[in-house]
Amino acid sequence: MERLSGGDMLIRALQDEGVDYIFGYPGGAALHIYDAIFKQQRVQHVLVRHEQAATHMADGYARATGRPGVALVTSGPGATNAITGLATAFMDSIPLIVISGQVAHPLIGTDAFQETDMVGISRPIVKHSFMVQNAEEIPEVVRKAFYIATSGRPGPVVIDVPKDTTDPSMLFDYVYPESVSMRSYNPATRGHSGQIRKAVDLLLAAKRPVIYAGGGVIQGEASNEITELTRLLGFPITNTLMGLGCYPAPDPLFLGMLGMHGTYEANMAMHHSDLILAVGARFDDRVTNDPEKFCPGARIVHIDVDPASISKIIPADVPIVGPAQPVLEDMLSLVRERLAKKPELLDREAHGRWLEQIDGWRRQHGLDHDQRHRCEGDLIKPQVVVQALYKATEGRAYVTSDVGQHQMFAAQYYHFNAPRRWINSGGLGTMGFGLPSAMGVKMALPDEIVACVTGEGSIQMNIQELSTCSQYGLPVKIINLNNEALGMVKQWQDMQYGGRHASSTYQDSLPDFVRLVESYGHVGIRVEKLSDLDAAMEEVFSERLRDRLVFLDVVVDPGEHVYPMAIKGGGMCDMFLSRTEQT
Ligand SMILES: Cc1ncc(C[n+]2csc(CCOP(=O)(O)OP(=O)(O)O)c2C)c(N)n1
Ligand SMILES: [Mg+2]
Repeated sequence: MERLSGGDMLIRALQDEGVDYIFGYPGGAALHIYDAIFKQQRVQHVLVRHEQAATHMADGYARATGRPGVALVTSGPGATNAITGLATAFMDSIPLIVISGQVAHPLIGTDAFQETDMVGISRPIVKHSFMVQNAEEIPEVVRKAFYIATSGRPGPVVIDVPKDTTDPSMLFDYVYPESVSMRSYNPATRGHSGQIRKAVDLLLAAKRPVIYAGGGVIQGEASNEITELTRLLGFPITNTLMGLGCYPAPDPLFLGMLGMHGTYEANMAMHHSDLILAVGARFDDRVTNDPEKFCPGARIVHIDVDPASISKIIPADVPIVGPAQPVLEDMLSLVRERLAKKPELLDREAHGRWLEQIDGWRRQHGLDHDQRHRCEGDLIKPQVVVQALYKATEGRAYVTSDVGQHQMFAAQYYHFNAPRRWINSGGLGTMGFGLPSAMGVKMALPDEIVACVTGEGSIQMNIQELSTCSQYGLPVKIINLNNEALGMVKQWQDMQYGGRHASSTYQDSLPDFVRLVESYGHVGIRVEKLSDLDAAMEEVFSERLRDRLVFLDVVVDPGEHVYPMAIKGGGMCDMFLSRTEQT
């Protein structure tokens, strides 16, 4: 039996969980743990410049790989700096482990130096939290934390580690538990077969069906199953902001994103449907608009691993609690079986008319895929930048984003055709997420192209991480849609506050981004004219700059708005389509 200190056991347990990277920042209460990291090679520590960035890096790592990300912070301000990252992961159901140092047990509750109640502060934004009581329980706590973070509906877990439990002079027997059992936590592993049968009956009887698939399909590794089911039934499918990539975007059955900035055809199809199959999606207010006016003629089948998400906003006719992948698999075999016996069960004629109607909507007001012609003179429309990015990367990049207009343009115009490629903070809407999450993706997948679509507002919320990129040689590509404003805020002010731009502009005080990134040792390129855009974009992704971080600062039309946009208080069919048109 090996004898290890609490600090060594913590790191050994991470090794036993297969962890390769910890993203973190040291401080007094975490120093025994840092010493344990120093003494081994298997787990590599990545030193960030701000703890918030450590949590987003770990989060980006998790979103790209499906494996839990791990962050390590010290007590007090280290722990509080991790809060935004925890909330971001919580809202999007991302498996994340945050290990926080804590003052030693005898000091807890005394307002000791750098003491903060991490378990208390983080309680509403974690799936679970542990405070380590004694060193012996560390292996079991780690095992449970990873199990909770990754099973059922995934989410963040905090392990708060008082300094005395990691004391290097106290040794204990180390055994990593092979299994965990928690009496009060038993997430569903399959859907109820009776409910699945009822759902299939509704699917086969539908005349105007829509599949509405969200982030749960991606987190639940069910993209293949949803694609197969969609094609087998020939139903149209729309994705939430979090679900983009779970169904290949270039496919004709794909309607694009739905919701507040969703496509006209996706929102109209939802509103006029007679059956919605919702999978791993939670009827967020950014999707439904007014729940009272939501899809009046639709019956709803709702698959979700989290029973609390079902009928929370919109009542489901057929609720199915279970992970998306096995539930869809069961549905697929049942549909195949029923159709093999009786192919005429599906009303192909009605579906043909339905798809035609949707095509009509698409032709009428679908996203204009030739945004270049909207540019006046040499002024660049932001959508064109995303289209140029799509072209230069041949649609193969991992794209992270921040929050604002640029995020919506990326979601609308980069056509994701595989899961885990689109990485953004959907639920919390965290500005400052883009760069660090891109770094986490690049760390996990060094051979992939990783691009961060950001705005000059958001990038400044974690711009210090350009230094971390130098230290670890992380050649992410940053595409800054520079409209010299908090564009999304300004758009709302244009539309709802008579154009009064209260604290949403700052053009005279912006940094020279090219010189700023150069001072960190990176490459900066600025583009102001449409005629220079394509060459610059090619340059960013050129072989010559393959191993360099490149920051492309693109000056875009500051007056551009994101459309469509839901009309507040309406149904899904109520949208502004441009500055002058609405449905
Ligand atoms: C941390 C944080 N603070 C405030 C907001 C509110 N907010 C949403 S979008 C936005 C503007 C973002 O500006 P920028 O990054 O330049 O993007 P743009 O909309 O101009 O493309 C703001 C302030 C937020 N989402 N996150
Ligand atoms: Mg901006």
